[in-house]
Amino acid sequence: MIAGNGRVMLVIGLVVSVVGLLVFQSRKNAPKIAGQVNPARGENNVIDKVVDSIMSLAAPRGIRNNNPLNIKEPKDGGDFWVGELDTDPDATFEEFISPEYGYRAAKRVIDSYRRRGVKTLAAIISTFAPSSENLTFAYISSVSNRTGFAHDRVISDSDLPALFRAMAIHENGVAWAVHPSLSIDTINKGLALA
Ligand SMILES: [Ca+2]
Repeated sequence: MIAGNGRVMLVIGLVVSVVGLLVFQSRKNAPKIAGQVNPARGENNVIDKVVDSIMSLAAPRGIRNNNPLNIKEPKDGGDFWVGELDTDPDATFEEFISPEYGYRAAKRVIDSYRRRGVKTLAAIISTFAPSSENLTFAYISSVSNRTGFAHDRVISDSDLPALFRAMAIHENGVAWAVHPSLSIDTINKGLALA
């Protein structure tokens, strides 16, 4: 589920401006070594920490929760996922210690669908994002367009990286497609944990 695009773009615009200014200040004040045009960011730089905080505050909930596909909490509380955070700051969605564990859990969810015959792209998205809570058809179309997979394609394990990246972009917004949490590398590391 994603917020209105206008509001998202406004927030992103503001964040990019503030971050740009802070990074500029940070670079300007960093000690310069002869011949070094672009000094590396220092690990203990206060401005860097502020930048990181602003970035994480502005990120959509799927990225903040390390749950890029927005897996919901089970209604009965359920069991703990491997890699689930000890605390529960989001009452609706799961939180993980890293995005890899979010993808690991998603692989487990999709595997459970496939064991009960939910195997096509359309069937998997319809089960994962039911129309009672989502614009399911738009979700299926978005993922189909991005992956090139037909709606009736039976999803194989080798389809999962592309499927999860397309789902994560739909869940978090295309403006966040370049975020490391949504990278194929992160997704593959998560799948390897499942
Ligand atoms: Ca939660």
